[in-house]
Formats: sequence, C-alpha cells, structure tokens
Amino acid sequence: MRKYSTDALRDIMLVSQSGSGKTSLGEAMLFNAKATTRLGKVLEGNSVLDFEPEEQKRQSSIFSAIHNFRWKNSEVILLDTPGDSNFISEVILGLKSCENVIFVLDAIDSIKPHSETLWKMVLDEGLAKICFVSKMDRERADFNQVLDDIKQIFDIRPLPLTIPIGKEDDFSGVVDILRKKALMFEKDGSGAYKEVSIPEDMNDIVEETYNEVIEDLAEVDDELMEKYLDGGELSPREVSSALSIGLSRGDFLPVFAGSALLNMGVQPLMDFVSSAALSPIQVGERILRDAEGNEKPVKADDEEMFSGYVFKTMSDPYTGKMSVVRCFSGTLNPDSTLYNATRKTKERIGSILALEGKSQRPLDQVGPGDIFAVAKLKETKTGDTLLGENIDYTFENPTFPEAVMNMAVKPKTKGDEDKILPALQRIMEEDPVLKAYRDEQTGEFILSGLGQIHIEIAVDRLKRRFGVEVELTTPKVPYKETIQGVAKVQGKYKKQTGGHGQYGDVWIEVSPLERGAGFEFTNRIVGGVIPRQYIPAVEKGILEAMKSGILAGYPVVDVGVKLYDGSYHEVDSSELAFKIAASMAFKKAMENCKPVLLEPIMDITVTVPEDAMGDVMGDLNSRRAKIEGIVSRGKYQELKAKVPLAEILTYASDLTSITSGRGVYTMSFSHYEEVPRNIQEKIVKEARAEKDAK
Ligand SMILES: Nc1nc2c(ncn2[C@@H]2O[C@H](COP(=O)(O)OP(=O)(O)OP(=O)(O)O)[C@@H](O)[C@H]2O)c(=O)[nH]1
Ligand SMILES: [Mg+2]
Repeated sequence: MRKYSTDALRDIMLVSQSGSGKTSLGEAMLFNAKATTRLGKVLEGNSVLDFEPEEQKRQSSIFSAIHNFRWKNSEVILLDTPGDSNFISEVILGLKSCENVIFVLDAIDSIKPHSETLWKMVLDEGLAKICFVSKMDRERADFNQVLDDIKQIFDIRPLPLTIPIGKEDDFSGVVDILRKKALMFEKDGSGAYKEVSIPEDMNDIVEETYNEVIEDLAEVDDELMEKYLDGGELSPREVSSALSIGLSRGDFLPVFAGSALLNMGVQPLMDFVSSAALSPIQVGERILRDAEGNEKPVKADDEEMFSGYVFKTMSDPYTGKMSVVRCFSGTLNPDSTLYNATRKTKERIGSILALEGKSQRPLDQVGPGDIFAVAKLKETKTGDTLLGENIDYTFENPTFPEAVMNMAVKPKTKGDEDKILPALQRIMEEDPVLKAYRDEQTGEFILSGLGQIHIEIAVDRLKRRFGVEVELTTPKVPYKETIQGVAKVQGKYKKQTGGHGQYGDVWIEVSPLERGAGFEFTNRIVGGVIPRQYIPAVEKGILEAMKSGILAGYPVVDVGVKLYDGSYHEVDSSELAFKIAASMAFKKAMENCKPVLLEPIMDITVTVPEDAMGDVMGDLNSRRAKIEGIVSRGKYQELKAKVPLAEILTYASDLTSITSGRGVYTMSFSHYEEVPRNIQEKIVKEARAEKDAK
C-alpha cells in the first residue's frame, strides 16, 4: 500500500533560465522537509540534485533530477531541471510528467530570454504556475522589477503572497501578505524563523499589497467580487478556494520572495505547494491513442488500468539502466509485468524505486501521480508508454528541437574507432535530441546536438563512462565536383612488351547534366569495335575515376558519358585494360571540360523576436544567404533562406550570441550549387595542400 493518497500528491517541477537558483531552492525545500540532513550547495558540489560529475564540474544542472519529500499533509515529488537551452529536452519531457511548475526568477537577472521560451512552453501544456523570486540577499536585488517584468514579459498578473523585508545584506525575512505577519529568518541556512508583527515602515506597502491581492482573488468569481465590492471581507475558506481556482486557471501568478542559498522565505512557498498546488486528480483525463487515432482516456484513479510514461532514462553505475516513469492511472507492485505499447513487447518489472537524487529507495506500490524508477527494462526507451494490459495505445510524445550543431568526432587513440558508435548509442538513449552518424563521403563520425555545450557534455560522458577519448573538430563540407563543358577524348592503355600484354582503347564524349542528375552512361559502340563483354568494364572505370575529381579530389557528379568508339586486341585486351583506359579518358576529359566545385546548400528557417531580425538578416547576408521571405508569428518572426553549409557550420553558437539566446533554427539539405570562383580557388588550394601534406 502507498503511504499517501493520490490527492495528497504534488508533482512539481522547477524551471527557468540557468543560474537563477532552481537547484538551490530544491535543496532548501529538501532540507526543510528533513529529506536531507544538510543544506546541499551547488558551489560546494554537494547538492543531491546536481549529482552527476559533469554537473558538479560546471556547477550547473544538465539532467533533470527527482526527489520526494513530505510537507504538511502532502507528498511532494520535486523535479529539478536544467536552465541551459542546450538541455531543453529534459524540460520538455518533464512537462509531460508534472501538474505544477515553480518558475525560479532571481531578483537580479529577472526574466532572461530562455525563461520567456520556457514560459511559453509551460503555457502550452496548461500547467499550474507558481513563482519564487530568489537571491533577495544579493547585491542589486530588485523584487519590484521582477514583478514588473512578470506583467510585461509573461503577460500575467503577479500575486505577491510574500514580499521581502529589506534586501541585499539587510534582507532579513518576508511578510506573509494574507496573514499580515512578518517571518524573520536566521541567515545560517537553518531555515529557522520567528513570526513577529510587521515592521512599522512596511505597514503601508503591506496594506496596499494586501488589498491588491484580495482584489485579484475576488475576481476569480462573480459572487466573491460582489462581496468584495460591498466591502465584505473574504473568509479564509474563500481565499483558499480562490487561490486554487485562480492557480489552476492561470488567472494570476502567485509569487514568493526569498533566498534559496540562505534558506530564507522557502517555507511559505512549501506551504502553498501543499495547500494549493494541483494534485494529479485535479488535472482530469490523459489521453491514450492507438494507431488509428482512437482515444482511450485514463484518469488518476487507483482502480483503472496502470498507465505510465517513460520520461527519462538514466544509467546508474551499480543498477545499470534505469527507466523513470510517471504513472497516470492504476497501481503497480514490484515483481510484475507491464506491456510496452510503443515497442509492443512485455517487460518484467523487478523492484520499484523512489528516486532521491542519485540514490533510490524501494517502494511497495506506486499509483497515479507517482514518479518512480525501474531497472533493466530490456527494450524500453525514453518516450515509451507502459500499460497494465496488452493494448496498443500510447501517450503522445512531445516534439524536440532539431539537432542543428554538427561536430566531427575522432578518437584520440587509434583503434578506438569501433568503440565510439556503441558508446554514443548508449548516451543517445538518455538524450532524445543527440544524433550520431557516419558521413559517407567524408568518412567522419558526426555528432549533432543543439549547441556546442550539448556536444561537449556528451563527449565528457563518453570519456567518463566508456573510457573513449575523442577530439572535436568542425566537420568537413562534403563538396562535389562537376563539369561545365563538352569534350571528346581518347583513353588508351597499352602495355605490349613481351608475353601477355594489356590493351584497351576507348573514345568517350563527356557532357554536363542538370543538377542532381548524378551519372548517365550510354553505349554507342557499333560493329563490335569494342567487344560487348568489355563495355561494363568501361563504365566501371569511369565510375572509379569519378570518385575523386581532378580539382580537389571530391566526388564528381552530374555528368553524362557516351562511349562511341575504340579498338581492341584479340589477345591482350582484358576487362582491366578497358577499365584503366576508361578511367584515363575520363580524367583527361575533365581537364578539358571546365571543372567546377559544387557545395551543399541548406534550407534554413530562423525564428527570432522581431527586434533581433535586423541583426539576424545582416549576419545571414554576410554568409552568402539568399533570403526567401519573412512571416510574423506573434512577437516572433520566421525567416526562410537558402545558405551554403560551409557558412553555417557554427551557426548554433553564432545565433545564440546574435540574439542572446532568443533565436532558434532548423535546417535541412536543399541541393548542390556551384561555389563562387574566388571561394573555389581557396578551397582547391587548401585541399591540394592537405593532400600534399599526406
Ligand atoms: N546569494 C545567493 N546566491 C544564490 C541563491 N540561489 C542560488 N544562488 C547561487 O546562484 C548560483 C546558481 O544557482 P543554482 O541553484 O545552481 O541555479 P540553477 O537555476 O539550478 O541553475 P541551472 O542548473 O544552471 O539551471 C549558485 O552559485 C548558487 O550558489 C540565492 O538565493 N542567493
Ligand atoms: Mg540547477
């Protein structure tokens, strides 16, 4: 049996830009709830939520981390997420698994562009939103600025339920607005506080804020509004019900002030989570769908079929692979079987574990709203649906941003080539955005992510977990070569010095084909001047020669070759001789056909806020882009263009700096196009120098 009922559960996720204090706030909550015995600190590397070595090294979260705690009458499941945009997939998956979010905004940086992006994502999911304004103890802390920004940027009414007493070094506590009490905190991180009357100089501001808050609460419903306008006080019960309703509808954003690092002002937020945040029951049905789109709603009820969504896969040095599941309906006991409806296969469930940062605690049973881990599922991956019955219904998967940043990876130690791909595959199981493949033309291993940091972290993990050390370089551009003129040439291969000789002789006409046509071979030999059995060898010889063009050694494309004459020798002719002759002919023809270099052109769609569009366009113009059009999407604009791949190899980080992280883009291959003369000369020179160096 579970120790709590579903309506006592609060699944809550911490979100916002990097560095605002999410992990620190999580640590303070865990410590106050006695789920930990000391206040974990990100800077000291002892946070239970930032437990991965890569997180400790960077002093910033990379993965979502989960920890339960009990507070008042609630069981809270806390999900801390990374605020760096490189790791946004952790947030996207987390949003599918929680009913509530706490936006942690710090009183210095307030709302940065990435928080704006996250806010939009949270709005789309329709989750309940609460805000904690942290770092009130820091220099230049400005609580009111954050409230203004919430109005302006998030476009929602902030409802300050606590306000700070003093700031910077003088920050000493918070006023609970609804109770009109001052909570004066110790600054030693203990979270201890004394409840006293409001400092006199704050009476006016408290009164003013109180009236605004009550008015906002009264607006939740007409009856309350009437009572309020008639001068009546709202009862505690009415206040509490208005808070819940307004929170679930998003009428306002309840705001709390404090310092996560000093553990000040955190308990009022925890009380609110316990009393007003949504339980899984309040959210209503979740929809399962089959391949035909038939729907099967499930609700947070113990009696229903078990349904769960795997939103995270982690690997533990002792337990191995662990799948982290959010249960939406039904219950599950250890040592049972579930059906993975995504992979259409059964999975054995052994122990069921509650997560406490990196440690785990076995559970007897889980039910709706629980987030738990199961070890060693054979086929299950992130995004899969697990059910209690064998039916092919799944939860919808979110869409992830496309990996647009490509880097070439090369092992530092020779012989490690074979280890790279399997190791990368393991890492990719934990990250749905990361992609790895081998580029056929350049032969390079390509690792694609959202940005430089995303790829670098994957490389750090390769080293730590699999002992594979790699070097990262900008990937090579897969140029190609083609011709612009027509030529008729002879290729003759003759070796007739005693014994069995070699003899092959061909005349070919080489001409350009349209872009994308590839290669066309026509045989126009008549009268058996070249015997039929040697014709395929001629084509082979040409294809061989096309693998490496004469300009810079890139593959040759879009050429037509007509074989129209030649001669042979009864004894000395062979397939090999004709192959060599054809190859020689093709190389000669290329020299006479004005060879040119082709480069891949990409279709790119860049989405940025209106005010950044000028800079983005200017920058793209300097990258030889052909801009095709711009359309408005609310406050954002979407630009479509064609750009040479060579110009946007590092665009992910460039766009981030041009737009302060407010821009995103997608790209896909469009076609090959001639490289402009001046650039071509440079590439050819470099390629030849590289060849000479080898
Ligand atoms: N002075 C002060 N520092 C804080 C406070 N909260 C967090 N910090 C510091 O701010 C830095 C970032 O805090 P984190 O808790 O790691 O922030 P985060 O939001 O989890 O950041 P990401 O994991 O990168 O998204 C750390 O150095 C903390 O010590 C606070 O309330 N006051
Ligand atoms: Mg963090």
